[in-house]
Amino acid sequence: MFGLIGHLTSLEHAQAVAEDLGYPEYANQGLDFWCSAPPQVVDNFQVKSVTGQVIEGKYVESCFLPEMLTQRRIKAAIRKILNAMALAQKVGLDITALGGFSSIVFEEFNLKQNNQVRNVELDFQRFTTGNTHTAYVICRQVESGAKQLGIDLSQATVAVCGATGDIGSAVCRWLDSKHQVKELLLIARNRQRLENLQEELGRGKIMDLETALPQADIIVWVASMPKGVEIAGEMLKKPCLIVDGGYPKNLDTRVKADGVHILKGGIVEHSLDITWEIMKIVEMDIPSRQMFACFAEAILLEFEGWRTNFSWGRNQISVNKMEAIGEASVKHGFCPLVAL
Ligand code: NDP
Ligand code: OCD
Repeated sequence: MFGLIGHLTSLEHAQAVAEDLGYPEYANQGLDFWCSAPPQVVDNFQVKSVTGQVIEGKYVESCFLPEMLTQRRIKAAIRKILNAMALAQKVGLDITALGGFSSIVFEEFNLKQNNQVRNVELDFQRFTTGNTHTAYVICRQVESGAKQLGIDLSQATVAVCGATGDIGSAVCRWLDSKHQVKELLLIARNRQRLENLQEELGRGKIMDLETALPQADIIVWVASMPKGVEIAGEMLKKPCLIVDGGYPKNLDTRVKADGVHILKGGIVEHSLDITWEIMKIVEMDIPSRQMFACFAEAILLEFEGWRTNFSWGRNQISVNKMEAIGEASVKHGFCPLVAL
């Protein structure tokens, strides 16, 4: 059985969803309440592959909220993720994706040292960040979006915001080795990590956001931002392709300007319907078929019987592993969201 550990995008979102889903006791509560709320299994479902194979899964809501990081409720954030992992293990999930900030909190606060959660000894082999499939999907979206807009990748300047992250660095590796993109602009805050990435790639220009964005034909946003940012469409090149892979979305407001095209990054569509409720809550356009690529990674690992933490640690994602999970993705009927 596979699973996803997820969370909602803000306190406001959580309050609205709790009301709609029939958890009135959560609906009017502030951050303190969510800090002490236990994780819950809120959905059970079956997924069928185009090969005919059928598997069962569960969604575990961790009750983590991004405000726990912005308001320095770090102990609560850590508790949310560890408790959700213990619950996933207790209810028998063999492979579970750590969605959105779950894996970011796990890595940032080095939770591999905390493998004992009350009476549960966490078995990390049962968890995956889902980031290899997410990076693969984002790269395919870049390829497809560029083609639709007539942008030749070998002549393109690509800015990656969150370049030193797990997904961002994998995207850089793919775009460098498979397409030899003309320029890679590397954006993040920590200078040392940017220099390490530049050294690993043997290329890439380190830049701040304001300098990089006006030069870019393509912008990949994969920064771990608890809240989105606004950017002015006028300062961007036309055409410009933006693939926003963040959760919550990195771009707060749609950038409205002719010639600027935004793709919802890291989202896949399955070829068959799935009877679940959860994707309505995060406003997928086709909730019975569309989902986060990290979640799809857990599904693919279950279909393939790869019961291992396929994506783990930070900045270990190779192009070969992206190709392997990509093949499984196609085989079982998943397709990156590519319509502009
Ligand atoms: P990481 O923590 O590995 O990397 C985050 C990156 O963002 C780092 O390069 C970090 O560098 C950078 N960053 C953070 N804040 C800022 C900022 N204010 N300005 C510029 N750069 C910033 O995260 P992941 O790669 O695991 O995840 C990235 C995003 O993808 C997240 O939003 C996550 O929720 C989302 N995601 C989406 C999935 C999907 O299925 N669609 C699946 C998994 C994750 P520095 O700290 O030096 O600035
Ligand atoms: C990718 O990185 C994103 C993964 C996060 C997926 C989140 C999916 C959310 C699904 C809805 C959750 C319903 C929560 C109900 C909360 C009610 C109180 C217990």
